[in-house]
Amino acid sequence: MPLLRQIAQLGHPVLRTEAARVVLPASETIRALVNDMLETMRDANGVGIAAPQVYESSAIFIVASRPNPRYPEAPAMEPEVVINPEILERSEAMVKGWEGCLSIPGLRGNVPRHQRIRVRYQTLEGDQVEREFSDFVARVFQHEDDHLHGLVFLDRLESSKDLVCEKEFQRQFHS
Ligand code: K3U
Ligand code: ZN
Repeated sequence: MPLLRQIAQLGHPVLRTEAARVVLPASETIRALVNDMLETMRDANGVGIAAPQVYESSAIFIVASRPNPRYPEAPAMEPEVVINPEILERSEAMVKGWEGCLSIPGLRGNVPRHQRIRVRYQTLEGDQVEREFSDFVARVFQHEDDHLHGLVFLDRLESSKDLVCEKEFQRQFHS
């Protein structure tokens, strides 16, 4: 049975630590951790989650895009489990877009990200795959990949003026 995990909050050192490479992606231990991450992400209404956010410093995250008020064009996808990711290519084009983080509740940032990325990672079956992602999915991928390197979206802001409180964000953008 999957467990709902606690989500690490900004200030906890696990969020500032480089995550360790996963040696056995297809193991039962990793499958159990991923099931806990899926349960925790769904409960928190997130579109992604990284293992360090549930206090596990391992190179695993989930991307689970769906259309939402800020990104109505975002694709609905089955949660993609990403293990030992590498970003192989990044577009020169950068786009700014609004992000939240389950580890930083109450704040939203307008964050510049590469519009398109080419990536390599392992799946839960242990297969290595290469994929290209763009727009919202690329944004979530880069946000989650940052968690594996001890970075949060605040570190990517161009200006502190691009940071707003959740309440103001809702008032300005969803009225
Ligand atoms: O901002 C959030 C959101 C939820 C649904 C649709 C659109 C946005 C919730 S925070 C979120 O889902 C993070 C998850 C985190 F923190 F665990 F990584 C992922 C994320 C949201 C928006 C842009 C980039 C990444
Ligand atoms: Zn986050």
